[in-house]
Amino acid sequence: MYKIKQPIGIVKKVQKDCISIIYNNQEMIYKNIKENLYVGDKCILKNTDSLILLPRKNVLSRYKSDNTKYNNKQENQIIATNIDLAIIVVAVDNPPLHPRFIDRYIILLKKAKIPFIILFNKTDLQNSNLQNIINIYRDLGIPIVTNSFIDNNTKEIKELICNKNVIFIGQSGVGKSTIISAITQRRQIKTQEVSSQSKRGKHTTTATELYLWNPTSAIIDSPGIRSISLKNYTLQDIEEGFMEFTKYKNHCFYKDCHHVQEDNCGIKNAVLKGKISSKRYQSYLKILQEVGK
Ligand SMILES: Nc1nc2c(ncn2[C@@H]2O[C@H](COP(=O)(O)OP(=O)(O)O)[C@@H](O)[C@H]2O)c(=O)[nH]1
Ligand SMILES: [Mg+2]
Ligand SMILES: [Zn+2]
Repeated sequence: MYKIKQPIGIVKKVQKDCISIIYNNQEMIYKNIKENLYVGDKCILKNTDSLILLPRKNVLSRYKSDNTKYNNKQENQIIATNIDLAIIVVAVDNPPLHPRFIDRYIILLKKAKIPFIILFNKTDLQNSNLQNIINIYRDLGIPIVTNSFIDNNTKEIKELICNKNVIFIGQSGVGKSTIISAITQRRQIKTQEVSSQSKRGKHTTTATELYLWNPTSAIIDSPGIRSISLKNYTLQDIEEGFMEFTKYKNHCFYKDCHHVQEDNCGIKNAVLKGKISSKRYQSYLKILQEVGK
């Protein structure tokens, strides 16, 4: 008996009435597939309307607050699957750099068990705090890269993402699509001016889409995430996003210490001694407050 090795398809884009799957290096459009598929899903195609979905390695999802409904419903939205590495993209400026966004992405990615790096983009712009902010995350052991479309550092980025399925995530306007276009050397990804009025990027990449830039390397471009709701996250989920706390937690007097008002708190002492960044601790407090923990 011969076992024919079937090629594996990877979902490129999911639209209302059709799904694009890259199969044998070609983009194929399927209209009659009944399964719920997401970008990054891997499958073996049987015929034009059926396939075998391979087990997902991981799933990146987020809760979307549905403000249009009265009941403040939280909808869990799957962004992509089978991700080897996430690139958290922030801009040095325009939109302004807020480390608390990075902290939220870290919580999201830790929970999804997806490794990540941080890309500080638009280094041609000025930010007097930049080096301090970079140092905070570098000290946590997170790999950092910098880039601007002027000195185009795609060589280093390419080395980090080669042979992987990576996703670029970050606020709208930070330059994700611009970098992805430079790497894939295609021009089909829409980019748009950051709105000068709101200093926020406009919502230009409207759908998540996967680009194969060499036969074994894929990049997923995702629309800017304006807000990440952490309301459905447990205290433990949030704490896990602050990995530098682990080392000091066993110095807390209370076993279930939240590191807020408690006395003899190992985390607060570490902040006082400068062993934990006070910026990160403030960010932790803000997140706890917001999710009502
Ligand atoms: N100054 C500066 N602007 C950039 C850079 N990269 C992208 N931009 C601009 O930022 C805006 C948003 O870029 P885009 O790639 O669409 O961002 P996305 O929403 O994250 O995909 C566009 O006007 C780009 O031209 C950069 O390195 N420096
Ligand atoms: Mg974009
Ligand atoms: Zn504590």
